[in-house]
Amino acid sequence: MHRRRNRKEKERLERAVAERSAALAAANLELQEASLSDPLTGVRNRRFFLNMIPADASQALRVARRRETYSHDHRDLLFFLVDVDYFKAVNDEYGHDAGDKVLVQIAQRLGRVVRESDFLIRWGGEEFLVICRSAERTDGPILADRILKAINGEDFDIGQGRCIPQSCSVGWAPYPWLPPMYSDLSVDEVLRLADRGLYLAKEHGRNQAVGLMPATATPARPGKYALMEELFTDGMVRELRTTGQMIRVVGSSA
Ligand code: GH3
Ligand code: MG
Ligand code: MG
Repeated sequence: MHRRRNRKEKERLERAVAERSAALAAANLELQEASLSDPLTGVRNRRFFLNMIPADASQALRVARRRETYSHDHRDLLFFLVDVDYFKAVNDEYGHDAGDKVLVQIAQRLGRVVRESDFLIRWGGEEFLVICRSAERTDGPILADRILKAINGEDFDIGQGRCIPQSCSVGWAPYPWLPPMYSDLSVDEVLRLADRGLYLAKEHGRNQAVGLMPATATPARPGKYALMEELFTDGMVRELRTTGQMIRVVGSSA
């Protein structure tokens, strides 16, 4: 009789401990999720990017090392930097809360553009980074176009029955940028290229995308490119502009 009671008590305790452990594991997971997400929009943050990018980049490089030139095997990473146009004016005219509402909706719309396996990161205040994984670089302009349309295709609800139009500009670049035998361009350098593309998109009038791609896949220069500046000096950069419906190749840019 005594022994049975002891056994029951032991089982009860074990159950309680198991439940506590599961609750703790769930809480830990939630905490970890929160530390990798942006509180306003719920999308991933920079910390998430820093955690995941080394593995993804080396995987993309490993695949690229097996080929001398590009093949259409959908194994590139495509980085799209998305910056809201004239966003300061939204805050100034309608208030910070309205601005926040626009940012949340932008994140939702970008979330619908990307695939489940892609990453959407709030990169800074009103800037997002979309990483298309296992992608094909020649799809860059189409994907950029989808991003532009997702933002400018429909007005944003800023509350109290008010809706406003909003556009964004996009700069993008693929990784690896050149076949690895010609380049040591890091993810950081490719992000600098995407950022330069974004700058050019703003300069060309906003509400458009600029992708920076290699002018040739087999450069004549001996040695490896490591810095964005070397690419521009050698005329290695080709600008791909996407403006709504149109895709135009503009040639080499400085
Ligand atoms: P541009 O077309 O050149 O990008 O113009 P812009 O006005 O978007 O650029 P700027 O960098 O001058 O302004 C960005 C603004 O974004 C300023 C800042 O107050 C606002 N912002 C950044 N983070 C947040 C946020 O979390 N909420 C709100 N409401 N505004 C934010
Ligand atoms: Mg900005
Ligand atoms: Mg902006």
